[in-house]
Amino acid sequence: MANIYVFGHKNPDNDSICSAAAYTWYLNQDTQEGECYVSTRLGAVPPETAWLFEQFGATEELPAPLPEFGADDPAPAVILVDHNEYSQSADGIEDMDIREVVDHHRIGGIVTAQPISFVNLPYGSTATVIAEHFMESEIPMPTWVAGILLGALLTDTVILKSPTTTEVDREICEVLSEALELDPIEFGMTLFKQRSAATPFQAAAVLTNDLKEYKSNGKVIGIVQYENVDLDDVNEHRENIFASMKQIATSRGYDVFAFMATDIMREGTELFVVGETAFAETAFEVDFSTGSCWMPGVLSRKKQVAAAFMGV
Ligand SMILES: [Mn+2]
Repeated sequence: MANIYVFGHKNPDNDSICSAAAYTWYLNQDTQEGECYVSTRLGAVPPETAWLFEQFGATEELPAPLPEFGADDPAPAVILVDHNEYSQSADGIEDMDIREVVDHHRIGGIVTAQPISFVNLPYGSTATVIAEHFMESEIPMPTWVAGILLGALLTDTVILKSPTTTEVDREICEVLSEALELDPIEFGMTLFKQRSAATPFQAAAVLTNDLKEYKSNGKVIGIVQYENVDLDDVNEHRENIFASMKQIATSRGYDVFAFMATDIMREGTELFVVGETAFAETAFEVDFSTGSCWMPGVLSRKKQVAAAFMGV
């Protein structure tokens, strides 16, 4: 029996794994003689994904790592979901037999020998594209498939808050959550919390990951952003955060160091500032005497925080 391997991108996120599993199940409902679709992955299972499959009693459906193929093996047949670029795909993808693509990203230049089905739609998640496949077909969706598709839609669209969210994502979200009798917002937040539960909050790591430097009016300003669905872990580690911020500001020579703790659900940012707080007070016209200030509606580092500093 010939295997056709279905997988998402390297360093898979929740959408990549869930889309591979759900689409594999769909394809196996109507296979050609002698074909078997196998869901696989190109990296570790994220904690929220493991939780999601367990939640719907589908742990056995979790994709397995893509097998290694020897140089003498025939080129494996593959289906790409949630990506369509060589650089994000399996090692040796250039020599594999790509049969199909289901995605929601920019087109990134793959080449095939034969015509293939290539479905790429500008939706918020690949899960949305796959849910639409089901709805257009006569194939009923098992509960676990509905569960993982809803989960993937919610993580990829950051609970429908991401600017990539479309009307179709909202409709599919409604249909799936009604079928599952779940509140999508509550379910999405529980899902996001699995991620933070599995990785303990480490101030030094959070404060240096994706830290950017700006210059304004002779001052060097460091700005770092951390996004979550609630700020419990930030509030718990306040003391630690200030101590780490002071250390980082000194070692990197920042006049001002700003830490944006962004709450996606409340749509705002707790802005922490160390160094020349007077400079930040001029920039934002708020009081930083406690070290931080809640700024409703502030979500963008570049457009809102860096821009305000540049305006001083
Ligand atoms: Mn995706």
